[in-house]
Amino acid sequence: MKFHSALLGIVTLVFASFATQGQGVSITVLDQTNKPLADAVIEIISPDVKTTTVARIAHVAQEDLVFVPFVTAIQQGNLIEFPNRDKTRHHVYSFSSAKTFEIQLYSGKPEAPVQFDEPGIVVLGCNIHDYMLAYIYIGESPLLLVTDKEGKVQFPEVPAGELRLKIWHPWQVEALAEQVVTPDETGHLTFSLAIEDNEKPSAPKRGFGS
Ligand SMILES: [Cu+2]
Repeated sequence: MKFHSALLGIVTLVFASFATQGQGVSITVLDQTNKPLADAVIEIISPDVKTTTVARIAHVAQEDLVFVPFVTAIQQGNLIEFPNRDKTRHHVYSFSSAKTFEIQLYSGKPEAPVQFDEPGIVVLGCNIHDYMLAYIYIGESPLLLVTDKEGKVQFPEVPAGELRLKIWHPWQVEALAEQVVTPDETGHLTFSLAIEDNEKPSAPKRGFGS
């Protein structure tokens, strides 16, 4: 009997912590024609969310003469490594005010990752291959995800109640105001974002830049 009551105590504690921390939420982003929108950043802003103190390292690679992934979202203070997985050398740079840097012509793994301290948008380019393009969204919150091909993200746990959201896409027609929403019991939300008609950069097929 003693064992059972102890077990019940543990179960109650687990439920209590879920109730205060909130549950998961899944979000779908659609464009103006109701097609799923990939590469949209969702940031959930909340004073309840503790910021991480240990810096994390994300990766933006160069593969088959393009940046992979096209859009990356990180919390300010974190780092990004830029591994070159091509045989040719790349020269990665940004002129963006959120972070200006360059990694001069290199192969393989650069000496050190780059730290991003200021929130904002960083546009990446390559000095050798003009068509190469990628974006880094530097957010204030650790609750940051980028939509997949189905236009979806899944946050395993968000603060309970009202949520403050930012949504951003590199081709958005205009910046969306911060959204304040309350998920229903199903924990699902859908947003629409108008984007310009554009295609992701891809490497020219032959005889260029290799
Ligand atoms: Cu390049």
